[in-house]
Amino acid sequence: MIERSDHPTDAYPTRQGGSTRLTPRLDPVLHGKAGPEEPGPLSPTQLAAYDRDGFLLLPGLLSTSEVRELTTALSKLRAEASGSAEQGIIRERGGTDVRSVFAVHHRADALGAIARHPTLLGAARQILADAVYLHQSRVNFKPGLVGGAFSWHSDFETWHAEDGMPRMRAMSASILLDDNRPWNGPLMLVPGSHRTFVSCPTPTPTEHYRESLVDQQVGTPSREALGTLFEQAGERIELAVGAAGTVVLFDCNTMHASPANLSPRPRNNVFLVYNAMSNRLSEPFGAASRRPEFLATREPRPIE
Ligand code: 6CS
Ligand code: FE
Repeated sequence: MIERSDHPTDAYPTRQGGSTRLTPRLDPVLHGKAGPEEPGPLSPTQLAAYDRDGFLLLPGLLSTSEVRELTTALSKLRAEASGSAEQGIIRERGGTDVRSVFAVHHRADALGAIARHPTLLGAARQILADAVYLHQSRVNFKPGLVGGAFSWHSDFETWHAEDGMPRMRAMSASILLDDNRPWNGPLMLVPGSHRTFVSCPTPTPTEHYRESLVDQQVGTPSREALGTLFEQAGERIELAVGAAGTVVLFDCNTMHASPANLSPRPRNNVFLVYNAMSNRLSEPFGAASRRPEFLATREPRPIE
C-alpha cells in the first residue's frame, strides 16, 4: 500500500481482508443541488429513474449512420488488434479472439468524438454536476459463441481499490452497436444496487487486471451479498436490451454483469466512463500499485 499524507480518507474500505460487508452509499447519485430538476438534456423523470434504479436506457439515441460510423471504426480497431500483443488489448480466455480494447477514445477519432455527444456529455455534467473527463473507455466485442461472461461486480469497487477513485461521482455510458437481446449477452443490472457498497475481502493480487479483465474473481460479491441486493430489488434483474443505437447510462456503483454470448453474431458495445474532475484519481485504496494508463486516466483534462 502506498501511504501518502495527502491520500484522502478511505470512505469505502475494500480488499482489506475480513468478510464481505454491505454499507450504505455515502455519496449522492445526482450530485447537482437541484437533483432531478438539475438543468441538462435529461428530463426530471429520467433523472428520477436514474436516481432510483442506478441506470437509465436511452433508446435510439444514436442514428443508424452514427452506429455505422462507430462500427466501421471498431472493425478497423479489431483488425489492428488481432495481431497485436499490446497491453490494452484483452483476449478471450484460452483463445485469441479479442474480448476488449481499452482507450478507444484515443485510438479512433469517431470514438473520441462520440464522448462529446451533446446528450452524453450533457447528461454526465448534469448528473455529476462538475466538469468531466474520461476515466476509461473500452469496447467489449463479445464475439459470437466465444464471447465470455463478465462476473457480477461494481465498477466503483474496482476503480476505488485499484485506481484510487475517491468517491462515487462517475457515470458509464454503454453504447449498443449491435441489437442487444436476451440471447447475445446483454448487460444485466440490479435495480437500486448502486445505493449499497459491497466491500470485498480478498486482497488485490499483483497486476490483478491481467486476470480480472478476462475473468474477474476478486472484487466480486458473495452469493449472500448478491442475494441481499437482489432481494432489495424485489427479486428483479434488469436486462439492458435494445436496438443498436441505444445508450445505457449507469452509475459507477450499480451491480452489473453480462452472460456469455451464445448467439452466432457479435455483440459490440462501447463503454465511456465519465468521471468528475473533482473526483480525479488518488493512489489506490486497496492495491499495492497503480494500474496502467490505458485503464485509468491520471492526467485528466475536462472534455469541452
Ligand atoms: O477493471 C476495470 O476497470 C474494468 N472491469 C470491469 C469488469 N468493468 C469495468 C472496467 O471495464
Ligand atoms: Fe463493469
